[in-house]
Formats: sequence, C-alpha cells, structure tokens
Amino acid sequence: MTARFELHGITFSGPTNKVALMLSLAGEPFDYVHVNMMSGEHKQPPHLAKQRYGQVPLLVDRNNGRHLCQSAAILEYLADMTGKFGGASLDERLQIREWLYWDFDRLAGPLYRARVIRLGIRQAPPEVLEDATNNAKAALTVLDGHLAGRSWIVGDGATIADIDLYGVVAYADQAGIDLSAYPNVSAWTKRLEALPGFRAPGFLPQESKAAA
Ligand SMILES: N[C@@H](CCC(=O)N[C@@H](CS)C(=O)NCC(=O)O)C(=O)O
Repeated sequence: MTARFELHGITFSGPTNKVALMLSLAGEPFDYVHVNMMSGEHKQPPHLAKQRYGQVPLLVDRNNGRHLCQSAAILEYLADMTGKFGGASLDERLQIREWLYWDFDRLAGPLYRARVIRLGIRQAPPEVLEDATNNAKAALTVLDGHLAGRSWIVGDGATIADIDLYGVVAYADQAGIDLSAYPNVSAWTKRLEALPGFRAPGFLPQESKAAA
C-alpha cells in the first residue's frame, strides 16, 4: 500500500530527523526522498516549487496534496492528523507551542551552529563558536530547570514539544556540549529514547527509500 506521507530531507539534518522521529513514534510509515544538498538540489526549481524556503525538511501528505515546510509546523500538523503527541487540552497545546517557538529562539540556532562549526561543515572564527556554545548552554540550563521534577516538557506524557526539543538536544555531543552537566535533560532524553518506535538521529538512509 502507498504510504500516506512522503518526507524529503537529508539524514544529517536535525529538523529532518525531528519529523522522521515523529512519524516513527506515531507509527506512520513514510516514503523518504533524499535531497542532495551537497549538489544544491534544495535550491533548484523542482524542490523550490514544493519547499518555498529552499530548505529541508518538506512533508507531502498524499491524502490531500499538502506540502508542508518548517519542522515545528510539520510536527503540529502531524499531531493534528494522527491524534498523537498533540497534548491533552488547549492549555497543553498552548504550552507546547510556546516551547516550539522557544526552541528556535534560544536553543536550536546556537546548538546547531556549534555542531556544524565543530564538524567542519561551516568555517567560523573561535569567538563565533564560543558564543554559540555559551548560548546553547544557557538554553540547556533553562530546559534543565524546567525538567526538574517533571518527566515531560508539557503534561504527563510525551508531546511534540519533547520530540522537537529532543531533535536538537540529541546533537549536544556533536556540538561539544557534555549533557551530564544537565542531569534532568539527560534523564529526559533516556525517557524519550525508551518510547516505542524511537529511532536515533541519523537513522535515515543516504538515499531515497520507500516505506517498508
Ligand atoms: N526552521 C527550519 C530550519 C530548516 C533548516 O535550517 N534546514 C537546513 C538543513 S538542516 C537547510 O535546509 N539549510 C539550507 C538553507 O537554509 O539554505 C525547520 O525547522 O524546518
């Protein structure tokens, strides 16, 4: 049977992995389309026609032809469509949205930046790496404080706020940040990794693959 969802991305990409993790945790099979960013495929007209920002990820919903961009918006859409990980009430949904915005305001930018500089994908002077690392650590401190005495970011179960934030925190090591300094965050990552359907970042193949 044809899978409902088609995910376009690249295995290296944190935002692509957030969406792939959501699909996997929700038990939704999906076709995966590898976008060759090394050759600039994401800036070519065929991709731009589907993803206005020339980025990955892109999610296609074959049930209705929708093309969705921006990982946080895609997570909200998938929560709506699957009825999973969307929060138990309006108040929870509002808190989830707050954390999604906070992620890209405070955590994802600096942590992903430190990662690509450390991996040698981007060149930057030492002070840029230091600034990114310090800002990522400051955001992790906020997250660690929030998780004190809590199992999940919002409410009593995993939501897309956890999936979204995990898709950044999981790269802390590659960003040169030792998570043992953030014990509540460390314990929370273990809880998320124990969920049925969990797949570690980087599980996507280096080529396109149809749903199993
Ligand atoms: N806020 C976007 C960020 C997406 C993003 O930065 N994707 C990167 C790959 S990890 C990309 O496509 N970079 C190419 C570009 O921005 O030109 C999201 O969450 O989907």
